[in-house]
Amino acid sequence: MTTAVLRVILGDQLSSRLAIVAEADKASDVILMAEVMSEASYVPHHVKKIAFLFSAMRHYAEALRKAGYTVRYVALEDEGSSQSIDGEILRAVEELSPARVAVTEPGEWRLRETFEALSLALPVPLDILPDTRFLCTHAEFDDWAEGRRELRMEYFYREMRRKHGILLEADGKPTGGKWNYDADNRKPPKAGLDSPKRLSFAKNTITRDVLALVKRRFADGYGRLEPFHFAVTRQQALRELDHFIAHILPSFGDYQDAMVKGEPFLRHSLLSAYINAGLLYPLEVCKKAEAAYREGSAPLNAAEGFIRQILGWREYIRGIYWRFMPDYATRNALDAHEPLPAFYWTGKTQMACIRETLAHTYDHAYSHHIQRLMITGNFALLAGLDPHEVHEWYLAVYADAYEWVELPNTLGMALHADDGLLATKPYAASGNYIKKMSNYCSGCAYDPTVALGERACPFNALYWDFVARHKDRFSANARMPFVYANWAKMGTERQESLRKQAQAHLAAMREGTL
Ligand code: FAD
Ligand code: DLZ
Ligand code: SF4
Repeated sequence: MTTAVLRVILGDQLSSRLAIVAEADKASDVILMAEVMSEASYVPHHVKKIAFLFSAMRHYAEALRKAGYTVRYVALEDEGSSQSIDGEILRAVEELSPARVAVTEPGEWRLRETFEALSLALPVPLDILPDTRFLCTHAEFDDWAEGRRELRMEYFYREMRRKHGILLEADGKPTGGKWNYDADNRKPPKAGLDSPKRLSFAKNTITRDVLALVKRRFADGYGRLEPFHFAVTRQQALRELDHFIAHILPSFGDYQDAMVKGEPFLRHSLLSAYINAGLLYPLEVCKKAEAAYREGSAPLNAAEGFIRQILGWREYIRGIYWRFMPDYATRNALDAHEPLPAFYWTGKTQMACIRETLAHTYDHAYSHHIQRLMITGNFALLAGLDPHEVHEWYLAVYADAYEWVELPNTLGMALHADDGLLATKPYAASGNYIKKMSNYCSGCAYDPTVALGERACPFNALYWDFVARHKDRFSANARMPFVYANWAKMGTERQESLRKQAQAHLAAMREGTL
C-alpha cells in the first residue's frame, strides 16, 4: 500500500472529531502516534501524568485500529525510535514515503516551532490543521481582543454564552437574569465537608503494562504512581462526567473555594485532564451542566459557575496564550528572582497549608484551583519566586498541565508577572484568608492570627512585605485602596518589624527550615 497522508496525533489530541482523523482515508492514510522521551521529559512530569497519557494513547490507538485505520504506534521502548516527535515523523516519512504529512496544531508554542522547522526539512508538504476542539478560534479571540483597553474574562464569557446559546433565553438575555452568580458561590467549608465518592476504573492489560513501563523507566520521577484511578478512554471519561453531573455538580458552586484537610477533590469535577487530552469535549460538558439545571437537578449558581470555568476561563486563557506568545513566557513584571524552594518538590515544610496542597499534588497529580492559586501560587507571589521556575513546576506536576493553559494561569493569574493583563489585582492574601477558607491552620506549626515572632504565619509578614515592595505599582489600583490605607495606618515601627520578619521567613525558606 502506498501512503497518501501521514497523519500525526499527539498525546493530548485523542479526539476523533479532529479533522486529522475525521478526514482520514482508511485505505491509504497512516496515523502516527509516538511515546517519546523528548515529550516525557521536557519537564519532570508527574509519573501519573505520564502513565495517564501513555495508557490513553495506547487505548486510543487500539480504538482507531478497531475502527479500520492503519496506525503506526511507536512505544517508548521500541527499537529504532528517535525519541522525539519530529524524529518519528522524519523516520515514518523515510519508511512510508507519504505524499504529505498532516498534524493538528499543538498546544505548546515550542512544538509549533518544531513543526515549522520540520516543514522546511521534510521532502513533502506538512499541513498544520486547526485544533477544532476549542470553542473560540484564534481569529475570533483576536477579533474580540482587538482595540480593547482591557481584556476582561467576564466580557469574553458573555460573548461565548451568546455565541453558543448556553444558559441563554430566547430574547438573548441570560438565564435567571444575571450573567454571573459568583456572589452565591465560594462559601467557606462547613464542618465535615468531604469529597463524595469518586470513580475508579479497573486496570486492563494496557494500563498494567504502562504502569510497569513507567515504574521501570521513570523510577526517580516525581509523584506517586499507584493507586491509579484515572479514566483512560472516552467511554470512561464520559462516566466520570456523568457521575460529576449527577452527584457533585449541585454543590459545585457553594464549595468552589473551600479547602479541607485530607480531601483533595471536594466538589470539583476532576475533568480537566480528560478535556485537555481530547477525551471529552468542552461543549458537551457545558451542555450536560445546562441540562442538569433545566431538569432541576442542579441549581443555577452551580451550573453557571461550572460552565463559566469552561466556556469562559478555559477558552479565554487559551486565547491569551496564543495572542501573546512567545513574549508572554518571558514576562516578569514584578521583577521576582527568588529560586523555587526545594519544598515544592519534597513537600517538607512546616506550613501545613502548603504541605497539604503538595501532598495532594504528589499523590494525585491534582490539586484544585484554590489550592493552586491561593496556596502554592500565593506563596510564590508573596515570596517573589522566579516566574519561570514556578511555571516549570506547575507544568510538571499536574496531570492536566500543558503550556497553553498552565502558563497564563501561573504567570498571569497567580504571579501577576504579566502586569495585570489577565487579572486586575494580584491574588495576594495573608494567613487570614487561608484560615477562613480552610481548616489547615489548626494543625500548623504557625498561627494565622500572628504576624511577628516564633509562631508567626509566614503568609502574614510576606503579604505586607509584598504590599510594601510594590507600593508604586499597586497603590493607585482601584481595587486595593483599603490595603494601602491599612499599611499606612500601621506606622513606621510595625511596618519595619513586618519587613524584617518577612526577611527572616525568606532566610528560613532558603535554609529549608520554613
Ligand atoms: P473544576 O474546578 O471542576 O472546574 C471545571 C473545569 O473548568 C476544569 O476541568 C477546567 O477545564 C476548567 N477550568 C477551571 N478553571 C480554569 C482556569 N483557570 N483555566 C482553564 N480552565 C479552567 N488548568 C488546567 O487545565 N491545566 C493546568 O495546567 C492548570 N494550571 C493552573 C495553574 C495555576 C497556578 C492555577 C491557579 C490554575 C491552573 N489551572 C490549570 C486551572 C484550574 O486550577 C484547573 O483547571 C482545575 O483545578 C482542574 O480541576 P477540575 O477539573 O476539578 O476543575
Ligand atoms: C505530555 C506528553 C507526554 C508525557 N508524553 C507524550 C508522548 O510521549 N507523545 C506525545 O505525542 N505527546 C506526549 N505528551 C503530550 C505533548 O507533550 C503535548 O502534545 C504537547 O505538550 C502539546 O500540548
Ligand atoms: Fe498556612 Fe499560616 Fe495557616 Fe500555617 S498558619 S496553615 S502557614 S496559613
